Amino acid sequence: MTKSSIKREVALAGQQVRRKVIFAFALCSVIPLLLLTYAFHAPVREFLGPIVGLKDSVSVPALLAFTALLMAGGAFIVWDIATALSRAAELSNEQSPELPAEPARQDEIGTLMSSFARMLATIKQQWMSEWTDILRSNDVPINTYRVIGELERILDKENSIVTHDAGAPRDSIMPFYTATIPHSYIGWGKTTHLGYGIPLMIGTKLAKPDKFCLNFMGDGAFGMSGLDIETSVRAGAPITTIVLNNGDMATYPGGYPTARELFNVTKMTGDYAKLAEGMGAVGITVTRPGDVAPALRKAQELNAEGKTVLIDIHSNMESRKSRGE
Ligand SMILES: Cc1ncc(C[n+]2csc(CCOP(=O)(O)OP(=O)(O)O)c2C)c(N)n1
Ligand SMILES: [Mg+2]
Repeated sequence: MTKSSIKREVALAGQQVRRKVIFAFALCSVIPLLLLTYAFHAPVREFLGPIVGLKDSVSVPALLAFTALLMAGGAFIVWDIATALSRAAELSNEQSPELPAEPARQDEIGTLMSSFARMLATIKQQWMSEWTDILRSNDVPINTYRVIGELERILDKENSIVTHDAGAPRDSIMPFYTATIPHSYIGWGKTTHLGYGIPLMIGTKLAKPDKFCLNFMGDGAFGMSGLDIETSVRAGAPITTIVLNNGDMATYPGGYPTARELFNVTKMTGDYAKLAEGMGAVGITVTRPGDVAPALRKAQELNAEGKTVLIDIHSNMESRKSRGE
């Protein structure tokens, strides 16, 4: 079976499931109503009788039979949904035998749970297939997603805490960095002020000195609070900061047109590694994709020795975003 036909079948199964869930909910709302009617049938019959003349035609056994029919219908739908999900899981499995196949429980719930897990894994696999090459890009200037790919591959997630700054760094890292334990990733809003990442990580390091604390920021964000690298050194809170040095604001390609034309407002230059050195930290400049991973390992070592690190990565103006479409 081809990838696109599997995709279509899974999508169709999803649509059917949605319709059936809505129908099942509708049925479920009728059942309690009927049971209530049964409980209060005498007053209800009194009430209905004079209005519609049904006093003798609405019998309790008839109501019970109707309720039983509805319940049987509901049970059939649940069974049908489970079948649809199992089929989707089978399809996922055909395409991806490496996905988890054995349910943790051997009953219907286990089947449902593993079906969902496999559907999600398939969706993630399809999504990632569009991004894998980008996350391993060898482009120069270094692609933003290559840096994120290295973070994802190298960091010991259980012993790291990561945050991003505002702007494109946030939009790019959010979909791809996998937080494996609570409080290992501090995510916050795009519209929060630029420059929040360094102080955030200083506080984090003070609270969790044994963790590798990393801030992922743009050069524009560095302009807002870069001097806090000195605070990190002075406070004895050795963190690592990645500066995506793309010389511009990738978040606003073509933004601020008048100020851009008159004052070149979004452009910026700087040797951020040198600036970090001037503040007592260790500065590492990275211009080749293959040097990102070694720089990250070095930063981990240096942080463990108590030194604050800034990695100045000469990166691209990346405009692609994963929006879950
Ligand atoms: C204090 C502050 N000013 C302005 C903004 C609006 N803003 C959000 S992202 C951004 C540009 C960020 O540029 P940079 O840090 O270089 O990241 P890039 O988009 O280039 O990756 C701006 C101006 C903001 N969030 N906070
Ligand atoms: Mg920038």
